[in-house]
Amino acid sequence: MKRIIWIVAFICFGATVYAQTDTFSVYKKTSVMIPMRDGTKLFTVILTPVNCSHSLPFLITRTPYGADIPIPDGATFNINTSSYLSTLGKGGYIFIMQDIRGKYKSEGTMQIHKPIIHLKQKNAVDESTDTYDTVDWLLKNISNNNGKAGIFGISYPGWLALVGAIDPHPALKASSEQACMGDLFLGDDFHHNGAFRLSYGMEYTYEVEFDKTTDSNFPFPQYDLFIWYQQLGSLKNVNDKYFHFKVPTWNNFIQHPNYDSFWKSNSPLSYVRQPEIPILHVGGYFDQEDINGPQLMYSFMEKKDTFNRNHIVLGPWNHGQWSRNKADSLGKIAFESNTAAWFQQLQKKWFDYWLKGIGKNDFEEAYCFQTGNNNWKTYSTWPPKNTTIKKLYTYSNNGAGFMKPTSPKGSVSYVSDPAHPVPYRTLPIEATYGPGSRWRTWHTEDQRFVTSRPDVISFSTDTLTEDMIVTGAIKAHIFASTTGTDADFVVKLIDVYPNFDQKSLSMSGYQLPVAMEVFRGRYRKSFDKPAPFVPNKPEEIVIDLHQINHAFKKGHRLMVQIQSTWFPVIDRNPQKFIPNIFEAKETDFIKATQTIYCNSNLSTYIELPVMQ
Ligand code: PG9
Repeated sequence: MKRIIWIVAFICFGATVYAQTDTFSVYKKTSVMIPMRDGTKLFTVILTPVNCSHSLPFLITRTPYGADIPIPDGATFNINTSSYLSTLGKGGYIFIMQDIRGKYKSEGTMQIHKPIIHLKQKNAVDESTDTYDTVDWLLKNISNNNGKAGIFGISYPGWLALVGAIDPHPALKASSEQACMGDLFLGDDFHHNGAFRLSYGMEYTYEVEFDKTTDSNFPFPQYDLFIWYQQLGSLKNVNDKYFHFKVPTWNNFIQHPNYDSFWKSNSPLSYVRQPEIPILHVGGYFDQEDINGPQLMYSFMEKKDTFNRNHIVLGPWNHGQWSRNKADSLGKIAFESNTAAWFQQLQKKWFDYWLKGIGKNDFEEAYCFQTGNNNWKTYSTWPPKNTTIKKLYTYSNNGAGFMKPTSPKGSVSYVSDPAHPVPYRTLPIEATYGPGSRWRTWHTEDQRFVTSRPDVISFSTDTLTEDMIVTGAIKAHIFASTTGTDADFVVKLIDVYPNFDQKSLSMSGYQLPVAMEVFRGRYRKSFDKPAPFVPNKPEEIVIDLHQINHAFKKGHRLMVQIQSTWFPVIDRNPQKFIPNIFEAKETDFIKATQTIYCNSNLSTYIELPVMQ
């Protein structure tokens, strides 16, 4: 995600216009090295409002992406360029930004997503103990504090806000994890349902682990990387040609191709407990990096939330979009209001209440934007209970509908060829965080660019005669066979706009993917024990397509799309079962015919929670 929050704020440092006493725009920077319990010192930036006479709480962000800002200690700057900071900062907070151990100016070593171990291993240190020690030091050493602290952050810093709230310091009163990564094998940055996220996994691990003192950009020799990744061939070439075993997390990918104890103990599902302090989970329906984390952690913690401390916000956002000054659209999809400003007010209310006692504890359980209708909704349970599960069936004539097929025969087949994979977005595929990258909008991209490919099959309903509101978890049940012995299945639920969209003519015919996900077929029975397919034997594959809140409008159609490659965001499945895909040989990659069954015995469908 890189450093989106702070960088914008420091463009206009040096302003010396002092604010009135009760609204603060001018902040002063100091930096310190804070000692942790094992003696490791962490580089920490402290931003305090100038001319503040009353005590204030700390609001902490911890990051692997570089906490420092480009102004000298003692200098002042104006926070108004970043609404994310200034919405909170105007009322006065002591902002703390810290490099986690092993990154940038902090001492120690970093391991990506290191599990929280101190609860089981006496004297061990982890990101939870480092948060604790930081809060403790700040309370004792920074004057004018009110004895309370909060923690928030997006993405990796979001995960740090999640784990900082485990076994918290008594002064840590509230957290907001935003787009935290959840289980890195089942979902989020590195794998989705066991399918490896090639372009992200390779570029991110190189960025973070190649050089501890900075973020490194992989030196690609070209701008459009689709062919570069194709020519890369087998994943084993990454080490042989480029990484030379120097990137630890890449080596972990190779050594742990299945959901083994490494991934399980790394997963927050193995160490996150009940909400110990109030926690606000924040996620985006179109998050290209961590779509799963906030939904997963909210649901997981909700089961143990006896004190009503667990809350969620889901918006129509890509990764971290709510922190921008403006979020009224994503790609070509308009939201008709500035959803970021709306969220930032809620975030202010959250921390103002828990850290300053301002306002009331009248937080809703869930705030979930409804795409299609473009308005905010609140719910007392999430997902809401007043929905009915309707099954959207696929038909062998490429139709779709809510009636189960009646014929015992019926299927649709396509040939999937790893040598000619389906692009996951329109070319060029720019480096993920490189210049001109369209990585941030691909989740809303019009799917017409692949709909006519012979290796992508689509099933469409008739035109809706009234609005249909789908709110909650979407699940696909795919009945499929392959002529190979391994296969990936990508499933999309698409909102097809009318042939003439009267609201916005340029959106006519648009195919908006409101939910989509990939599943590596070898894990259909178990994520820890991959199993080959028996060629041509149909099997059921259940795919979690995450939670949505979407109004399919009258005049639109619903479409289900299925394909078996999604490149290069997902590596190519050889389609021949081999124990470790990271060690595949070129000859292991074979063409296969995939068949999707749409009949009365084997009925492929998507479960939709439809609002009553
Ligand atoms: N999505 C990024 C990430 C988090 C955790 C692991 C790997 C990547 C991030 O933006 O921080």
